[in-house]
Amino acid sequence: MSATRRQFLKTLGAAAPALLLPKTGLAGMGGPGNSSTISVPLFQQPLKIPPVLQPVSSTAWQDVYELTQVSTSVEIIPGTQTPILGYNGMTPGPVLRVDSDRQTVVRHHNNTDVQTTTHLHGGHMQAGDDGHPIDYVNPGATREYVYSNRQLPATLWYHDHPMDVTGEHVYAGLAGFYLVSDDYERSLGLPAGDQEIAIVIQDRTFAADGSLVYSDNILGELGDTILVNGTPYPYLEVSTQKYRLRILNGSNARTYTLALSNGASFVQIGSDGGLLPAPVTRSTLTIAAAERVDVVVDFGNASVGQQITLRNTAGSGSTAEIMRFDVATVQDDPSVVPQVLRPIERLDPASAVQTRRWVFGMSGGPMPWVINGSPYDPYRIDAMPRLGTTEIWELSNRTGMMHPVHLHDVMWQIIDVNGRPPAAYDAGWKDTFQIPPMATVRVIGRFDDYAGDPNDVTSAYMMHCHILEHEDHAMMAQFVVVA
Ligand SMILES: [Cu+2]
Repeated sequence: MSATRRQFLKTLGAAAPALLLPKTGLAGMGGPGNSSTISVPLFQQPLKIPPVLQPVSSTAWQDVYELTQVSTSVEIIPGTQTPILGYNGMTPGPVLRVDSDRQTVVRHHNNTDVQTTTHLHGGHMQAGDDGHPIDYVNPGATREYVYSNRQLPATLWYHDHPMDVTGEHVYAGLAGFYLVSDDYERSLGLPAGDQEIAIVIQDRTFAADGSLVYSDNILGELGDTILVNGTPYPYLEVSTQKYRLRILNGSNARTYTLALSNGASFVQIGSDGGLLPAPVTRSTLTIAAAERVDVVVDFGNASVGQQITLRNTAGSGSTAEIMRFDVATVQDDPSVVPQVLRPIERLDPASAVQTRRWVFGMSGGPMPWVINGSPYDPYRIDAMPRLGTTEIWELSNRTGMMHPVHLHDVMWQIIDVNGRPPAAYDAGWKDTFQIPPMATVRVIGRFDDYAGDPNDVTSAYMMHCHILEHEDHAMMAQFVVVA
């Protein structure tokens, strides 16, 4: 353990009581998931649509937003109050809707009692604005993050990313959507307005008083109550139209397999990094922590009064249900799903200047999850790819559980999984990859636009497992793009 990490843990120990998250059981011993001591009825509360944040100022090329990170309480389980950490006091936080190539400045005020650092997941931004785990915003401080949005439209999300406690802070509520669009995407005629809904699925465990139970389970924190946009098992009244659902798995660890109770299919139009070249019809969607699937669900053949549930076939009991769609009105549907969405430039493996191998494994030490045999060290640079070059990264899992591996900075394409090309729905731009047990996934990416300084670790980009307790227990590495 480095001196820095010890110092950090000491600092955290002083600040931790402010979080109001009870620790239960033997922290980190990886037993079965916690059990809520409060039961939550299904489909009793409407789905909340988080508000769209308005800029505090704008110019011809830039919008400035402000968010305040606060410690507060909200009603999640009816009749109880849940202490949370929330952007503007809510979880999920407000939605930022931005356009490609138009700069965003997000001014974060940290009004909590803990150090934070905000990462825009899927964002391609200058080195130094990526929310490095020790580039802290201290309690009471303000920090501006600048995002060029020099990237394709996609469903991104912002969340807290501090050293060792990302899992606890995201669990406590620090996450929100950041949706990038452009005129081309808007011209496609996809479902829009009230028919375009971003939903984040998260699992949580609640104590009898409504407070969150978090145990920092090193195998990955699993809750037994499913929240969608911060509400347990909500319902949404829909009309007989197509709906575009931008689905984010914002859970700390849980993987879901989504299916509709009426047997209808999803038409997947996008993945982490934006639109696929063409729609792909799927009966189920397996989505790991931090992945996004952009799908269209057609209620056009449903009848008023019909109730269709979104289920998790990978779950059981209280984790098998997610939300319900109640068909309430008949409406004409002007939307379409074009057979050509957005052509994708295929990166050519022959253009790669380097192949790097990253092995995700376990060690016997206090930080059990490692990459290439080493726990994360914020002062060690693990790779220095050159600006403007293309590389192949081999992501190899040498453990018995799947790791969803997230690469910061740029979007990637999967070359193959154990030597086999990806399915069509996984062949678009991606930033988070399911690496099955003992498998190797090869991905290819190009380090465009932004270089950092190898002598300044806060200009490094992260790569890590997005099971947040694996990340916090050191399954993370970092790279600086060098000019
Ligand atoms: Cu992992």
